[in-house]
Order: sequence, then C-alpha cells, then structure tokens
Amino acid sequence: MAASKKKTKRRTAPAKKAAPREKTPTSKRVKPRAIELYFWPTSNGLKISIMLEECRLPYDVKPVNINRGEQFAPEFLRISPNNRIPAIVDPDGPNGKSIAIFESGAILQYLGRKTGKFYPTDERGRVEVDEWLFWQVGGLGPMAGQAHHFRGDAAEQIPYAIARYTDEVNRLYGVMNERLAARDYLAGRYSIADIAAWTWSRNWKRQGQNLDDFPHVKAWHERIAARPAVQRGRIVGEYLRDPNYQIGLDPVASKILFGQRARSAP
Ligand SMILES: N[C@@H](CCC(=O)N[C@@H](CS)C(=O)NCC(=O)O)C(=O)O
Repeated sequence: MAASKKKTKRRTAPAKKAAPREKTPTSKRVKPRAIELYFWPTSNGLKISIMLEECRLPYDVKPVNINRGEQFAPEFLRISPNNRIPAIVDPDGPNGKSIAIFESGAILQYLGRKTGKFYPTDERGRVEVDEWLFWQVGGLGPMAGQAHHFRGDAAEQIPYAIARYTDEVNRLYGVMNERLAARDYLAGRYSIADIAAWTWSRNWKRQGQNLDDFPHVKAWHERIAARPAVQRGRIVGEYLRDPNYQIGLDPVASKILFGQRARSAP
C-alpha cells in the first residue's frame, strides 16, 4: 500500500510554488504625476501639448488667457517671468523635486531628456536637433509672429513691415525646403525640432506663403500632421478658441498684447 501510494505521488506533477515577487526598480516605480501645462492654444503652446502627447506623459492644462492679461498674474510670473506661455511645472523633476520651466525650446529639450524620446542622446544627433530647434525659436517663430502681426493684427497697414516679414518667412521656408529635400525630418529622424517648426508652418497662409512653392515642406507637413499624437495635441484647448477670433479686432487684447513695455518692479 505504501509503495503504490508512493508511485501515485511520483506521477503527479509537483505543485509549482509561486516565485517570490522580486522587488525590482520597475515594481517600485510609481505612476508619474501629471505635469501642469500653462497654456493657450497658440503655435508656441501647441508645441508642448503635442510633445506631451507624443511622450504619453500625463498632464493637466492650466489655461492662461493671454488676451485678457492672465500672463501678468504674479503666480504665473513666478513660473514664467517673461509673461509668455507655454510653461510647465513637473512635480517629478530632477531629484524627485518639482521644477518650473518656461520657453518652449527649453521645455521641449527637458521633456526629450526626461523621456529619452525625440531628442537623441549622442552628441552629433543632439547638436543637429538643437540647430533646427534654435533655428525655429530664434528665426521661424519670431519672423512668422511678426508676419502675423503686420499682415493681420496691426491697426495700421505698413507695406514695408509686411514685405520685410513676409519675405523673411519666405526665405526661411526656402531653407527648410532645401533641408527636407534629402531627408524626411529636419534632423533626419522625427524630433522636437520638427514639433517646434510644425506648429508654426501650419499657419503658412497667415504668413502670406504658399506651401505649393515648397513641395518638401508640404510633404513633411503632411507627414507630421498624420501622426496620431499630433492630431491629439493640436486640438488641446480648442474649446478656448473662437474660430472667428482675431486679436486685431479685439480692442482689449490688442491693448494687452501690443505695445508692452517694461513693468516696474512691484
Ligand atoms: N520664445 C517664447 C515665445 C512665447 C510666446 O511668444 N508666447 C505668446 C503666445 S504664442 C505669449 O504668451 N504671449 C503673451 C504676451 O505677449 O503677453 C517661447 O518659445 O516659448
């Protein structure tokens, strides 16, 4: 009896003992906390909503109505001393401490470093992205912004100013077109430089340009527009926007936004 019992036991597969759960860093990792995005749905604001969508980072939109002067609120100026959106506050910043960042280029680089996405880690790759990112924040953005202003928003139509900025934006689209003739994205692979330039080039009509004159820019534009994260990011804050709104026709916004001068310290 004892022997047959033994035989039966041997035929049964030994019950698997549940392996003790290893305490790896992954199992310890907590869900990232939402990044606060200080935002208005403009070309600079949308760079960051698109990047956050691309990186699948959680975020809360904190609208700052720049047409009503909310960019001058002391609590916002503590985050963004230049009274401009976008800005972010990441509660999970370096060393686990909160960090506030203003300037769209600095935010894009930070998010790229934080996630390891759309911003290469090798020096050559990073330099190439930085070149085109700075080209956008120091060139395309400001020049296109002036074109928007003088072509659409200024109370006075100044032909010299209109020609000056329309021509300069035209030159910049030409530079981008040359660059994109041999590659799909500004720095080879899709990066924060493309995100930065794309939100501005989507307003080419307002800048007095015709994308048909720049076929490589047009193809690049469509390539980026087709990305699901871009489609999600570009409509963030749509509810804040009136499709018929024009700053130039809003006397309150025009007074707030145009003719700003240094503010004396409080
Ligand atoms: N160089 C800044 C420009 C930001 C900027 O011009 N933001 C505009 C909206 S697109 C703004 O906040 N304007 C408010 C104001 O002029 O008071 C960046 O890239 O973040």
